[in-house]
Amino acid sequence: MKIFDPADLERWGVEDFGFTSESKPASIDRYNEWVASDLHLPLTYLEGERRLKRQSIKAHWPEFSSAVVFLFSYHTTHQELQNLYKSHPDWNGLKLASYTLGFEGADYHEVIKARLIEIGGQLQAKHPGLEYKLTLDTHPVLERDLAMRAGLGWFGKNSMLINRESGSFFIIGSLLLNQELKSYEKKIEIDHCGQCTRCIDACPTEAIDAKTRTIIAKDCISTFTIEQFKLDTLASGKMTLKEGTIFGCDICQDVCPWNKRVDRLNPTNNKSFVFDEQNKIIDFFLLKDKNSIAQDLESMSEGEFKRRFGKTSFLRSGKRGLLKNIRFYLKELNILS
Ligand code: B12
Ligand code: SF4
Ligand code: SF4
Repeated sequence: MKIFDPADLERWGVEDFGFTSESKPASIDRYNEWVASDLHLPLTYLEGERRLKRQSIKAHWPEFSSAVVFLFSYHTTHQELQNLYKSHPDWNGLKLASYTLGFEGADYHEVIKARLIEIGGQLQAKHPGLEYKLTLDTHPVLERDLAMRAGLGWFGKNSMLINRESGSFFIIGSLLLNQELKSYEKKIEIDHCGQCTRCIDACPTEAIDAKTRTIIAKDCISTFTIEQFKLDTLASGKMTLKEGTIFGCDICQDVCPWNKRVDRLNPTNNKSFVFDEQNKIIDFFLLKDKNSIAQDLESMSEGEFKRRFGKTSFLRSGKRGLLKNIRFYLKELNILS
């Protein structure tokens, strides 16, 4: 008997899934060294108590017995966004991390959480006594390593978890279970990066530490544009948003041959988005005059910002974080002094 109905997997947007009963991350020493070398700064939530919980899933949840790990792809949205950049006559040159438009333009944390709860419910109906905890981004679990242990991919030099069939444009979400639940085990994937260094060469801020294959967090555009919003923090000397990356960054994935392979195998010419949240984001950030974006954000009340973008990933950085990013970009282009 199949553990999940293929129609459900399709409805949930699950590209692949796998099981592991290994509680300890295989790459835990690398993580500890990364933090000890301060390469994680300014992401202090990766140190202290939460670093200790990441040492083993049992430290986070003692009842842990196994995990089922899912890859929720947004590759098609990524392709559609690339098509918009290439051929929309009104595109203003700004770029957004493509996950912000995936999941119908809604915050993936909410969308995937609901899917994981539904999956958990299905499993509980079949397995009496089963308890689960979901883990999705913010929980103290090394998720790429968990997916690697479940046989779902390898760590690219850009530090992304890459799957042979799906590339790397997916979100990892998992259910930690108090029972050993295995339908079949996938083999651990080997490294398929070979001699390639495209991601390292393409990163505009030299944020990939080639020696350790980890990210120098303070230099990563993603950190600066998504995570540093609470304080008006000083940008690292290498920071640049000249490529238009005002929220997140996909550059080290765009150039990866494993993502280009997925593009080749599943081409799409579509550049239109059909969901309301997607169109609100695109109209405001990608098709409007750049200066007017800053002005409109400045004059927008917090209530209005929430009304417009409250369901999207932009709520996280808020109006203040977005304004900080756009001003930084406009200053670099000498549009704003
Ligand atoms: C902190 C964090 C960030 C930070 C730091 C990035 C980083 N590389 O760690 C910042 C803000 C920069 C960031 C950016 C992004 N993030 Co982020 N982030 C996280 C978070 C919360 C923790 C990651 C972590 O623990 N890092 C610690 C470092 C040391 O781990 P690591 O870089 O993964 O390196 C490990 C492996 O690469 C391994 N390793 C490296 N080389 C080798 C070689 C061998 C032989 C072995 C065995 C192991 C090994 O060892 C390391 C330790 O585990 C996770 C969610 C989670 N709870 O896990 C999401 C997560 C990693 N992020 C994700 C995403 C989507 C992104 C962005 C693409 C968003 C965007 N478009 O802007 C970018 C990508 C930037 C990049 N190239 O990594 C996804 C990744 C999905 C995937 N396919 O891998 C995750 C898993 C969230 C999710 N639930 O899907 N992120
Ligand atoms: S996400 Fe962008 S800034 Fe960060 S490592 Fe990749 S290319 Fe560099
Ligand atoms: S661009 Fe090349 S080196 Fe970087 S992750 Fe992809 S295959 Fe590996």
